[in-house]
Amino acid sequence: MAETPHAETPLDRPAHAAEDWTVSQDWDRYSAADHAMWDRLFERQARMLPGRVVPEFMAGLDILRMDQPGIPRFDALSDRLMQATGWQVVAVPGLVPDRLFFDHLANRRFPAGRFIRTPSQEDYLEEPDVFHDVFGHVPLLANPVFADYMQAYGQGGLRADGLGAIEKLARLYWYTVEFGLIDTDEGLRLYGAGIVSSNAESHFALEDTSPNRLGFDLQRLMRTRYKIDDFQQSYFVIDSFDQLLRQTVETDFAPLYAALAQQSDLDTDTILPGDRVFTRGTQAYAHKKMQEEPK
Ligand code: HBI
Ligand code: FE
Repeated sequence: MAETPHAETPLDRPAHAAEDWTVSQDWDRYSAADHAMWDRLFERQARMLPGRVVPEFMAGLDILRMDQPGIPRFDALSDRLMQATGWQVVAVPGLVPDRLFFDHLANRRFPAGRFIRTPSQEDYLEEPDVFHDVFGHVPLLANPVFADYMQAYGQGGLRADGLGAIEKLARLYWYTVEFGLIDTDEGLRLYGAGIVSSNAESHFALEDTSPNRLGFDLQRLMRTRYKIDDFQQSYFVIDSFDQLLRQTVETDFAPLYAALAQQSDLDTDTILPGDRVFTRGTQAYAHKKMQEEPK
């Protein structure tokens, strides 16, 4: 888990940011401690992810040559990504307004935070830092199908804004791009950036008996609330990136949003009779948390 997904209050554009909220990465201003933090996080995840993450993610690290020490330079990443799939990485100060975020994605630009977490934030932080954004999100942008899905999501976001449906569409991002699991011939694998950039959630999402793991269904998923400040109670499992892309480009979202407006939202731990259940979670983790700190 890593970030506040949906800005509730309007954000103010920092004075140093351009109209589209981009800033220069200022790579030379990272300290040795900043680079050491990246290296520590990188090594821990690069060690634990093989066999847990979708193979396309490891391929992306390789294509983008992300195993070099230190915080990557966004311009070097962009050169390689541009060749692979036509994407770029641009630096932003933190969360950007929804419309701008969608507009960047629709134009194949990924807005990445440039700051890195401090040691006290090592396992939890609210805003997306460079490790979450670059290690978590960028490798799969080297995959042509996933790259097209991210652009389609941005285009869908711009349309959803006009239909007053950003909240519903944001759930799609949350349960796929951030916290998605995928069913492969070798078993379930991780691909969501919020999971793969978190050591603890990588174990939890794949191996813990607590959370539900449910088959992906677009309408059902968009009814489901989510937690931004703790491990998820349910993860959704896609069959393939092709399925994700096809559903997103072939679905007419306007009637879907109209249908959703007539349906109640679902709690984060609900299992419906029609769900394809990979794991029926015990919810032991969430229940224990609730006793310790009732919400
Ligand atoms: N801004 N930098 C940044 N990163 C995000 O992931 C992000 C954002 N602004 C809005 C946003 N996400 C979400 O509200 C949308 O996915 C819905
Ligand atoms: Fe993210």
